[in-house]
Amino acid sequence: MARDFALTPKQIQSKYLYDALGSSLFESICRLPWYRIARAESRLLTRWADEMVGPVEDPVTLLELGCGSGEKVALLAEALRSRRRHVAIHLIDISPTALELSERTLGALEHVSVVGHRATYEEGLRRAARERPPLGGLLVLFLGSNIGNFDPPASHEFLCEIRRAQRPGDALLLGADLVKPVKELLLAYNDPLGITAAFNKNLLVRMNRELGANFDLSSFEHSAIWNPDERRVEMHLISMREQTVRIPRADVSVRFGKGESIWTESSYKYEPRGIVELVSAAGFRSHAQWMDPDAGFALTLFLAG
Ligand code: AVJ
Repeated sequence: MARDFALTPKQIQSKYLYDALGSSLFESICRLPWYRIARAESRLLTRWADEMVGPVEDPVTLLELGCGSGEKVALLAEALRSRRRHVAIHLIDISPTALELSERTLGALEHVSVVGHRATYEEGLRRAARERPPLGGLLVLFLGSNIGNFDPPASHEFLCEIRRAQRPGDALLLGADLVKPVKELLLAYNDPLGITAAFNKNLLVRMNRELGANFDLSSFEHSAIWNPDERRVEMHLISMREQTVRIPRADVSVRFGKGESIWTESSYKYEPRGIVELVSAAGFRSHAQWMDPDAGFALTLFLAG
């Protein structure tokens, strides 16, 4: 967790945001009026679920990368019910809280079997590809604009990895947040209730607890900025004063200048056509795209070519 303090600028990888408290703060963010991604995506899934699962051959295996609460994969599993076939669901998340929540959500469905993998995306993909049945299609769900945390080279690499875990005829449903007016973007990442600030600062709480660090929470501030050249929202924690923090279990002391930032997350934003280009470059062909113009969000279905 403390490894990237050695980089310039100092960084913490965004995957560490999701301990138990971080995961529930994120669930709360998804209910904020200013963070519209989650609701826009659920509306699209509810409305178009039949079309989204349509091209995938029975018996279907669903695999969700970063399952959150499991409600979205449940919408697609619901749509498959009418096909009267069994649906296997693989959930991949590094957060045990997210896996438990999702297993509970999906437990209510009779025609599905659920396997949770507490693993990174890469490891989970490998496991699910190994365990899938020889017949039928695999639909990979990469939703919620989770792809936005990857920089362009990393997202290309990761999409190639998804493709390598698939066979021709398999599919990928990708949810991606679109470029929109800066004011709207910043409000989503700097909400007036301060939940996103708490979500960000929880990284320091976590380091204090898990690494025995002595971060003084009141001397760091949450900041969210739009980087127009890179087309991403960045979250930072800004040190309000000069200070040195001890992190015993990482065996380091870290010095912060006044105004120095720790970069904790990037959330890339996309153009609808850019999404198609990005994913096509990894060996997929686009099948359909659904958009929510109000929230500026797109779901795109790709087939493994
Ligand atoms: C879950 C990674 C898609 O980047 O929008 C929410 C996380 N960060 N508010 C995003 C997040 C700040 C979210 N993702």
